[in-house]
Amino acid sequence: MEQQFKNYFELYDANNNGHLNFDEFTRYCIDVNHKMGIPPPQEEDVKKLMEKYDTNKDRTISLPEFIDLMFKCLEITAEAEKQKKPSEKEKSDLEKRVGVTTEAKVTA
Ligand SMILES: [Ca+2]
Ligand SMILES: [Ca+2]
Repeated sequence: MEQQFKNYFELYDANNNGHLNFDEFTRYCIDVNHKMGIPPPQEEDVKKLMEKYDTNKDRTISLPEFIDLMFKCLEITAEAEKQKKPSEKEKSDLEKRVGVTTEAKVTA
């Protein structure tokens, strides 16, 4: 998994200096948004995201910071998936309950 992130990081580290500067990080954000089918991020959004994950405040995203960001992204995606499932389960539970009610009526 981390090797995969490293390859990803190197892909966006255009000048291969081991850090993503603002331009390189912007490219990454644009590509991610494009993949998820959402509009490209505003410069302001990229800035905020970069500030959040640039934990040592050197104004670049290093590999550990990037990995941290990737894991956070995965968590958010997993969380969104989890939120989807219960709603589907609730729906089937409701259908079951409706079924029970109908049966009860028929019996009575
Ligand atoms: Ca770079
Ligand atoms: Ca940093």
